[in-house]
Amino acid sequence: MKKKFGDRLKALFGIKIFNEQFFEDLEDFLIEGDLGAKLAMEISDEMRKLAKSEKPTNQEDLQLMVKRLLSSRIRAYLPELHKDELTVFLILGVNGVGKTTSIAKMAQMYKNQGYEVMLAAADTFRAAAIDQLEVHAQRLGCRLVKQKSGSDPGSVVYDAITSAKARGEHLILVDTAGRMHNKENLLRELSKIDKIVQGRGIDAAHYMKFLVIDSTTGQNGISQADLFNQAVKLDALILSKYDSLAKGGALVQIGEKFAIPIAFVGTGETYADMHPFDKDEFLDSLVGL
Ligand SMILES: Nc1nc2c(ncn2[C@@H]2O[C@H](COP(=O)(O)OP(=O)(O)O)[C@@H](O)[C@H]2O)c(=O)[nH]1
Ligand SMILES: [Mg+2]
Repeated sequence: MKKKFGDRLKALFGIKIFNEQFFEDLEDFLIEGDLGAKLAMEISDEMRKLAKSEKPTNQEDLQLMVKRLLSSRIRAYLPELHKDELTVFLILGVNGVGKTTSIAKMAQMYKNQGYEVMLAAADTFRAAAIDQLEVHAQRLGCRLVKQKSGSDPGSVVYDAITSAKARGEHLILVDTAGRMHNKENLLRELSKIDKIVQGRGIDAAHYMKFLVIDSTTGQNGISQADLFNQAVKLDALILSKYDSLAKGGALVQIGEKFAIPIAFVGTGETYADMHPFDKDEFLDSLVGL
């Protein structure tokens, strides 16, 4: 099995001869770790300077330096709910990244905090998607608003908001389609949903758009963020599947490139496997500390 990025970084830092080869290796390495060519070059350049000024003497010094450089490039974000007003979370992402699973986990998390949570089945493109959400709703004891498969996702969201307002519920988690006949259709549907939420009087402070990124997909995450950010202005990322051979580097790149903070991390398939993003812990594990 391929060794974890952090472990390999640590091994590289065992060399301790800060010649040109070292910094070139570091740059290659960061690219392999999904930080992208631009960021990898910036970090290795900054490391060159730091190595001169701070004179690191051991592996850990170097790891901490990389951590510091990455730290200024990503941000954690913890959404706040209110009991006196309805909040809507739109959950976006390509097929299979873990949207529906993340919704179920978030529902559980907020229910545990005493909020009334409702699920909205706006992935009407696949019948199975509605059924899957319904199974979660039943297990979690959450209300579900759905229509038949193939119906207008915007209409599902409209109904969901009307119904949640009438009942005084606190949070709607909206499941969305990750794929349609073509990209333009998908973008159009998503921006329609976006307009409906705003049109129903949900203001920016009570409306968040999350993109789910599968942490094993690496570079693809960048183009996904680009695509969805075009349709709706993304507020935060959810990193799924961080339990498997995760490649967290892409997340740093997305966070920096699009200035999107990270809200939650999914680490498994059970409802309890979701946590607010802990930047320190994430960076420690990324650089092998
Ligand atoms: N190991 C692991 N599997 C996950 C996680 N999140 C989702 N999955 C799995 O990924 C697959 C796709 O998830 P799903 O929520 O249906 O994706 P969607 O198409 O975006 O709604 C399912 O088999 C999930 O069990 C996670 O954090 N860890
Ligand atoms: Mg789904």
